Amino acid sequence: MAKKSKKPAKARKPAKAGGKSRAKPAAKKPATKRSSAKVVKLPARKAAKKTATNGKAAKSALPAPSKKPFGQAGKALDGVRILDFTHVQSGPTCTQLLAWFGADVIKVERPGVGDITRGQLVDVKGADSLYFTMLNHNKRSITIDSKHPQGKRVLNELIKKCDVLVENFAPGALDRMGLTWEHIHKLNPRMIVASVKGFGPGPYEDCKVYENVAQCTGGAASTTGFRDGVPLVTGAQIGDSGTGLHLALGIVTALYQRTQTGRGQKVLAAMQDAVLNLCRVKLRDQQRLERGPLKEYPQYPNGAFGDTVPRAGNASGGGQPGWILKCKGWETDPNAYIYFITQAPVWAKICDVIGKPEWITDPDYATPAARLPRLKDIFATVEEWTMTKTKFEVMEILNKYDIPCGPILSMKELAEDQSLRETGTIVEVDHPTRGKYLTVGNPIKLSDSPTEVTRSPLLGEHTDEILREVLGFDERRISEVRDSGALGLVVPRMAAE
Ligand code: CAO
Repeated sequence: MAKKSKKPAKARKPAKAGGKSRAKPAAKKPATKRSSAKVVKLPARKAAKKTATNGKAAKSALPAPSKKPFGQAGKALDGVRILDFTHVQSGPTCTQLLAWFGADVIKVERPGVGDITRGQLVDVKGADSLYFTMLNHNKRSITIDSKHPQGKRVLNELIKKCDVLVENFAPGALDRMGLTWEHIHKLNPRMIVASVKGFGPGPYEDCKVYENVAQCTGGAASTTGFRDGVPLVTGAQIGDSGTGLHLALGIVTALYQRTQTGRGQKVLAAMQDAVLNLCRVKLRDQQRLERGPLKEYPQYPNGAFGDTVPRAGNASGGGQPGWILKCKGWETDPNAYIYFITQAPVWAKICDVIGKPEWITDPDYATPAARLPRLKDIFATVEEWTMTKTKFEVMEILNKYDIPCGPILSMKELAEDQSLRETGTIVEVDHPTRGKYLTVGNPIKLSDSPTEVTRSPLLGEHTDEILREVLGFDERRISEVRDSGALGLVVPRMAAE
């Protein structure tokens, strides 16, 4: 584990980061290629023979396979150490994922204040907010004033010991701390420096950006909502968490490339780019629009199309027309609805289920093309049927016939869903100052690297531990740094558990 390993990122040693097992074969590859062009296939054959003769694994660059059952041999990112300068949501989402995959994430926070979300939307007086706790699991926290001369020295030492620096400060803030790419790269040429920014290079590159700004500038808001209504933002945090996910992929990709190049690189995920990537199908529709009306949109056939992709209400984004339909109880329950898709291969079954068998052969309904101008009426007819049943009854009936559909689930229903608890997608976590709370666990399941969700750190909880274990400071040195004020005021620390 990274926590125990003293030298995770020593220059030239093949990446602990990429994982020992991956670093070596990757480094071998070019050599094999080169040699096969000339002569040397012999050593490989020899090794194979030895294996066969001795019945033992030949000594090779590959590590022996683990004898432990899946998931007990360590985590995917064991040995990777992250210097985490992230705050609010986008960056913390990224580093939380990396922590769940086994990276040692050291969150650097401003003394006395910490990540601003610790104190935002507070629901339990004196405890870190759910906003903070739900985005910072499995991390360690160190408080350092990055503008204090001693603080800068400590950060320089940490840079030498870490594999990745992740930040989502406003543009220029990291440079103003003196942590320029050149400075970092000189201290640790293997370090990957990963950033979230609102925009990529261009006219808006210096702007500060929050979630909904990204949804608006990335194309989501202009395409969300009803045709005559205002643009809408979505509940899914595609600007923040969506960009954090993109950044995490960039980081592991850079770690993999480092196993071959031996050097770090800069990784940038701009929120506008990430949202636009998630709105890819809308750019598809923009180009289709130039060739005629978008026939699966509710504007067709009677509404007018302009020169830009309109808001499509609840129409399905793909070639499978869908809509949200009322179910039993809709008059009082705001979520008594189901998403219903008229998938072409099951059209006959749909007709049977809703009591319209004549539509199976009626030329006005029999083909997807014939149905497109009649979707509004078709969904109205289906709704007459769905309104006679609860959303779960509709789901049960339609699933028997492989008709794609999905009930509109409230957050309450999701929080209480047993199957999500069993898969670790909804997790209950205990916290020393707030008690038990629910969180969303790791949505990405790796069979060899299961996730255990542990609580978020208290502000500065691991400051001494990190100085001691990661930097090798003795008590005298720790006191010196502390007395300098670089770690903030000495406050009585809370018990960890
Ligand atoms: N010690 C000393 N100073 C510290 C510090 C530490 N440990 N950690 C942070 N600071 C300082 C920074 O150096 C910066 O100071 P300067 O402006 O003097 O250089 C200051 O704290 C604040 O940083 P900021 O400008 O990033 O913070 P903000 O609250 O004003 O802006 C945000 C927040 C999110 C709008 C901005 O960081 C941003 O645009 N980030 C990039 C896009 C992004 O990630 N947005 C998603 C946020 S989640 O919705």
